[in-house]
This record gives sequence, structure tokens and C-alpha cells, in this order.
Amino acid sequence: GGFLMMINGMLFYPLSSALLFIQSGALHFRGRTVLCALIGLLICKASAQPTEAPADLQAELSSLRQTLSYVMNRYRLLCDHYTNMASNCSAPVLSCSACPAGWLHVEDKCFSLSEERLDYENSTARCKEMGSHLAIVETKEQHEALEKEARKFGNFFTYYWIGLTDIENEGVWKWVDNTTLKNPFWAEESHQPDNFNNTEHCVVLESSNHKWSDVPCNFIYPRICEMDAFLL
Ligand SMILES: [Ca+2]
Repeated sequence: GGFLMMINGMLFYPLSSALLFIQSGALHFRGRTVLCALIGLLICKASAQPTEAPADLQAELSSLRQTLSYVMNRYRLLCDHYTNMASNCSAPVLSCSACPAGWLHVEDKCFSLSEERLDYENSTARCKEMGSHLAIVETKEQHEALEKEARKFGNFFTYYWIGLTDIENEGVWKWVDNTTLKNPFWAEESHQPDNFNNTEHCVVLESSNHKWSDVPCNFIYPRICEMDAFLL
């Protein structure tokens, strides 16, 4: 219904802009980022399985899956087109990849560590603006890859926001997608999370001890954003 039309409207405009970017040979990276973000969004929408959805929702889901399939094929075609065009280019070119340029690819996710420093709320908003969300660190492999990147990128002693908070209910840690924390990497040797002074409701990944701590949400830190990888 209206939602689908909105998705269609959102989708085809960026698709044609992306094509224009690629055809003009200028800033092709930007068009690709928009595409990756949109495809990530659609994958989220289409893979959310309602348990007992009414018929009209099932129809909308099926239609969204078709649209997703169309967009993925279209993206592959654009990548082929771009790769062929790039082969005639004397300047260095980017290739189509699972993550936008500069993002770290770990398992089926893409992560980006910022230099900019903001509080938790504004960091959340900044990730959203990029078609992503604050990092949801679900596996040991993701955690270790991010720790390594944090030390390399942020040096020895840097805290990075991840998308975990107990602001709604003290001691109940939830990710930005509202799922409950299952696999924590707290800095237990320094008794984290300790809710020091009853003011610490947001979580950082620390590059120094390779663990997580709770800190006040209004502190100013760089962040880690995440989006789904687009597996070509
Ligand atoms: Ca703490």
C-alpha cells in the first residue's frame, strides 16, 4: 500500500541518481554508498519474519522481497557496468564491494570507526544519517576485529560508543535494535558495568583493555557505526 509506494519512491530516485553519478564518472563512491545503505534497509525490512502476520502484511512482505530481488539484480548490473567502464579509466578506481569504501568488513556486517567525537545520543543520530546504526557487537569475531581496529585507528587509549544502553531499565542492557544483550564482553577485572555514581547508562568499547565499560551517556567519544554487508 502506501508504505510500498514510499519505498518505491525512496528507492528509484537514489537508484537513478547513483546511475547518474556513475555515468558522469564523478563521485561514484557516493552513489554506491547510498545504494548500499538502501539495500541494507530493504534487507532488514524483507528479512523480518512476522510470526502470524495478516494476509495484507504477507502480501506486502512478498512484494518487498520482489523489490529487493530486483534492486539486488540492478545493483549487480550497475557493478558490472561500472567495472567495465573503470577498465578504460587511467585514474585509480574503486571496485564494488560488500561494504562502502573505508568500512571494515567482518562476517556479514560493515563497521566504521569515526574520528568525530559526540555524546551517545548525537552519535546515534550520526550513524542513522549514514544509513547505519551504532554497532551491535554479537560475536567474538566482530568484537576482536573492532578492538584491533580501535587500537590501530584510535591508538592505545580511546573509547568508542557502541549501541548498547540500560537507560530505560537499570541493569537491563539493550542494543539499539531493542534486542537484549546475550554475549557480553565487559571489563570484569575492573568490575564493569558498575553504574558508577548511578550515572552510567551507555557503553564504550575500550582500545586499551579490549573490553566494554558503562559510562555517562553525555560524555564525548568517537563511535562505531554498523550496517549489513551486501554480499555480491
Ligand atoms: Ca563504569
